[in-house]
Amino acid sequence: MTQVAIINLPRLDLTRPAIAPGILKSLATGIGMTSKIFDFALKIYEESTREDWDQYELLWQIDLDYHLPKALQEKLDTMFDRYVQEVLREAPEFIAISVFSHNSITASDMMIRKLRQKTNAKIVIGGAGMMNRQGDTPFHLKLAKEGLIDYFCVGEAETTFVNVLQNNLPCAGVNNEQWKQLDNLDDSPIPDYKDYQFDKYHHLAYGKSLWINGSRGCVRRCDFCDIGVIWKKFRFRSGESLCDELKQQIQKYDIQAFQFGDALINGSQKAFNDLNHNLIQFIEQTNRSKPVIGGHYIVRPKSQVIKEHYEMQERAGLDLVSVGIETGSDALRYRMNKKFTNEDFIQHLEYSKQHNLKNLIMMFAGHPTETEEDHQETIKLLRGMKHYVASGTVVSMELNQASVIRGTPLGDWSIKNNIIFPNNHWGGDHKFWFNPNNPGNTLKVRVARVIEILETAIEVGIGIRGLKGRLVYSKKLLEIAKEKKFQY
Ligand code: B12
Ligand code: SF4
Repeated sequence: MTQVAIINLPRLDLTRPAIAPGILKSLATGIGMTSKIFDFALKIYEESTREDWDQYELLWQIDLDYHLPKALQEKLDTMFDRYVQEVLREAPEFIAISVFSHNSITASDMMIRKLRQKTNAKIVIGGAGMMNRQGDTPFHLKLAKEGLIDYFCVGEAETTFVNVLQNNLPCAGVNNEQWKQLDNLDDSPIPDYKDYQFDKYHHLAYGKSLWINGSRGCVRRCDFCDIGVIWKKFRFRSGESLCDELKQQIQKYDIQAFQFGDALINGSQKAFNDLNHNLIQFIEQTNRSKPVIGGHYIVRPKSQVIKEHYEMQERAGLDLVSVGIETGSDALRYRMNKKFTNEDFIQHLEYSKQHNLKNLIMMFAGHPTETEEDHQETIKLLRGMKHYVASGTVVSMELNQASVIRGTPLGDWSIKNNIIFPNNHWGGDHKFWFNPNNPGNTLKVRVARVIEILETAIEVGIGIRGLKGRLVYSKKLLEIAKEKKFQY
């Protein structure tokens, strides 16, 4: 028997366990309630063949509007029915579901419908993916309207979840959108991961690893990004509180590597220095090898960069950073409001090389204002990177086509500039749009640019993350565009 069942569903990355369920568990424990995480995201992977799994991956990506063959849908349904039984055997009073992104909506919807038929336990949902629209209605409101859930919690669980569990209602953010943010992130509990099967996660090169969260929100406002819509204000944890979590998790689970889930690990240089300082102290005091650390990193203008910061990062264990350079065109990057140039990026690579920092570069092709000239600048930048690839400074690339997301600066710009969204299609990964003012930039051209960038990266020797999945996804996008006669 458990009082609170916490359900983790696809689509999630299975490198290491998701943070939010761990926080929900700690919050329940904090008020003396028993809880259990049901990690169905991992279980589905474990119980599927490679072929079935590839099909499920298409199903979860909602913009593909993909339907499984009948027999496979039945197989998945049977699997979900079994999972529902597993949860209900614990006779929970509350069932909490974390909707990680828009690509968690399909699995959440399936699970909630099955649960509602079989239990009167209070069903509560939350998470960044919950408010995505399906047609005109956000997912959480649709579920509430159909009576499928009892509570939706907007914003952070730290300000809502305990109030739901203790029936301290009404409460800001519970079944309303007037949510309050957690001002002091040090008040967030250390996530409790003990229900996860660590060894079954993929962890990659460094042995056992965990996500860790040092800040919420972002100091930047890149035009295409919805982080400013999701988190109201940038907040960060103290180096001391972060180090406490690192120490505890290392001791409890023998963790060798941590990946920061922050929008930017160095969003506040001051907070980042503070963390590095605390980590160095921890490494020196405990006489242990440094943990391997990774996270998203912002390139700063050359004039603001201090070499000593890189030295300090290296001593603290910073090993691999993901850097959103997006394009090789300075003009386009400025239009995106990214505020750094290729020259600044090269300076960052130079310091990275000197301090053994590996870089994963994140890019996307086909911003609504991207011209062929901009695209060729991207190709040129990549060709010039050979030297940094050979030195192991640039190790891999993550590449996409441009999305236009509702509520972002680019989304607002698109409305003002009469960008066409065929069938009002704003959903999923938001790839179906057409800019009549830049008519050369069709979906087909965007996919072709992705392929040219991939070819160049491969030629230069840059590893591509999730190459097969990306190609399958691009092919599907074009098929849908053709089938539905989107302007492609
Ligand atoms: C790390 C990360 C990833 C990682 C790993 C994710 C994983 N575990 O699988 C990677 C890089 C793989 C990734 C992938 C993707 N991601 Co991502 N990711 C993040 C990131 C940077 C941090 C997430 C995190 O752990 N935060 C810390 C935890 C504590 O926060 P949280 O999960 O939001 O949970 C809090 C609240 O939401 C709430 N909450 C959550 N669940 C519940 C449940 C209940 C019951 C309650 C009460 C509250 C509650 O309380 C929690 C604690 O405060 C966020 C951006 C950000 N900084 O938040 C984006 C983010 C979540 N990702 C996003 C997206 C879109 C994706 C992708 C779809 C991108 C893509 N197109 O492929 C994929 C989806 C995963 C997939 N495989 O398809 C979006 C989601 C936007 C949306 N509206 O849906 C975000 C917000 C980034 C953005 N664009 O702004 N992601
Ligand atoms: S793209 Fe990265 S740096 Fe820019 S606003 Fe989003 S999270 Fe911040």
